[in-house]
Amino acid sequence: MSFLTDDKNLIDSAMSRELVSGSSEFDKIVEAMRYSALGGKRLRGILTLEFAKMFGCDFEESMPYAVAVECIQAYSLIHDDLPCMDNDDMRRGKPSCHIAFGEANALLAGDALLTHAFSAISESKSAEKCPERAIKAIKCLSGFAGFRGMVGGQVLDLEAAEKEVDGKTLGLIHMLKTCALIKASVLMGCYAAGAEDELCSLSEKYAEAFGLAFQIIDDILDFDGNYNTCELNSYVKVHGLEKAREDAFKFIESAKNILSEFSKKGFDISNFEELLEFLVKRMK
Ligand code: GRG
Repeated sequence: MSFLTDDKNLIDSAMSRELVSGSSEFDKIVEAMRYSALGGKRLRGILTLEFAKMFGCDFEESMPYAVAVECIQAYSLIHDDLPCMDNDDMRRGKPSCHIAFGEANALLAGDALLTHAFSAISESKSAEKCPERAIKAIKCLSGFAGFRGMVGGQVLDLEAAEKEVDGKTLGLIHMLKTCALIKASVLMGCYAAGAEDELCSLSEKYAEAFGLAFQIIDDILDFDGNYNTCELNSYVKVHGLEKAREDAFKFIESAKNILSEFSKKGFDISNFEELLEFLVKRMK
């Protein structure tokens, strides 16, 4: 079995242990949180665990950071699906949270997952053992997920859905909406392990290339062959399918080059190579 499945299963179990009501008054909101948060590919959480592992930190220590990232991911998807945003009825192969639990409960489930991300870190044994690392991680996650990161990107993305956008604007949107949380995921792994600054900045560069490739591939997968009905803020609409594929490979190549830097320093990069292969295979 691939490490991807192993890591995903471990994250799923940790999320399931984390998201419990503890008292019957809270059963309803926790049901909605679990409904949306227990699923997905867990790519961000996997990045956190694997970067932490590469720099010498075991999964027990890094798991709260992976859980936090996945709570933010789940919240962002719930809110993104709401009628006031993308108005999507389906998510992760089932009715989206507001369809299953109503709009108000979905909004609150998203809020609760957002705030719980920071509890998961601050209440962890890792934070008790090494508070400086936890504070660094909280600063990183709140920054990248907030108005100068993912939320800011979502605002620009909503604007871009209404009008034609140029390549530069779309690049910025992807950097914020998608790459910001992926950068946070990677850096949280680095911070969980107490990695030195030079390794953190190299890791951040990897996250950027990975995130850009990931988003372009996502836009390619969403494209149904018709440019007229394609969303205005899609990479395929702005650049065309051929260039989209070319650029996806270009960013995969940059990510590989960064991995070889880690390899030269003696780190085991095999899982990260497999992760990039996973992205490429999704595109085929
Ligand atoms: C609503 C604050 C707020 C932010 C929303 C994440 C996001 C920003 C919007 C979701 C829509 C979207 C297509 C975003 C681009 C990033 C992306 C492809 C997210 C989906 O990630 P996957 O495929 O999802 O990793 P799973 O379900 O596997 O976790």
